[in-house]
Amino acid sequence: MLLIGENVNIMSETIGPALRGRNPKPIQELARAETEAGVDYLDLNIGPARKAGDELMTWVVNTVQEVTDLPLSLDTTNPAAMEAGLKVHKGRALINSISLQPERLEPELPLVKKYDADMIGLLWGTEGMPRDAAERCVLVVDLVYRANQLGIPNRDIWIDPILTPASGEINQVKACFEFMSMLNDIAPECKSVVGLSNISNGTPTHLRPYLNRSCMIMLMKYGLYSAIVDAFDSELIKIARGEMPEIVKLVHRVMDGEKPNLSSLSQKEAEYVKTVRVLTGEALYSHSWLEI
Ligand code: THG
Repeated sequence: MLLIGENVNIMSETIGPALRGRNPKPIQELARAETEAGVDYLDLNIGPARKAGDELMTWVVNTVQEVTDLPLSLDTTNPAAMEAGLKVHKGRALINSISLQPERLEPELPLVKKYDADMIGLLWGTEGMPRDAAERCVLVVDLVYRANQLGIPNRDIWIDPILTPASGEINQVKACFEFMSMLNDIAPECKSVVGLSNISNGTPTHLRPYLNRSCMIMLMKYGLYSAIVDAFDSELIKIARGEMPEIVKLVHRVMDGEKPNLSSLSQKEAEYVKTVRVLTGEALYSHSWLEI
């Protein structure tokens, strides 16, 4: 699986001020640390960047490229800023993300061809968030059709079904899994990507990795191609690199209906199984789900 480090992000308490103040040091330190942690791409999320967004994206892409050779995933809702970043990016960039809202789609889709980039197609339509797996299917067909018309092949499109928090509407999480199991039939050769940490938004910080790791393993069963992740979760990276096959097998058996006796498992195995039960909707989410 391909991993995209999420950490250079305008919402962060250290990176936000560094971006606004054009202070390279914290950003370069973080980009270097993410690279050393072993991710494949770095996501640079500068947010809406309404004021001088093009200058900011140019600056941050150049700043990060001084310390890493990893390809970058550029994330902003400002199309001018996106194009500015693509202009200075070395090699093949990933445009994160292009939704189906006409004001995003129309200016941004041509950039994929113009700059020979890959794109994340975010399944967010004119009516906002899709309500179930079927609505996600409708959106993906529409998005892929429009991209193909511009000469963008399926293999350059990474579909993002939009992962939502486990502490919220669990049916949305289930819809996301269900959609992932169908994606290959609907859009052959398209890749897939999720913002993995979304699943643990609203969860106490020390518990977030449990949800992130279990959710990733579940999505791996459906052939997840890539994920935007916390580069500093070393266990998550080990799992993605195939270094914890026993846990992966256990999670996949539970998804197939096996009900292991928790007392026969190690503490770590039991934690994974309890978390999977929350993510399938079998157990109700609460901040104390691991203690029950
Ligand atoms: N799909 C796509 N892009 C995305 C997302 C997605 N980009 C943004 C997001 N979702 C994925 N990236 C993050 C980045 C940070 C966090 C979560 C998701 C996060 N950060 C901590 C916090 O806010 O508490 C810590 C911030 C810090 O470093 O201080 O949770 O779904 N295509």
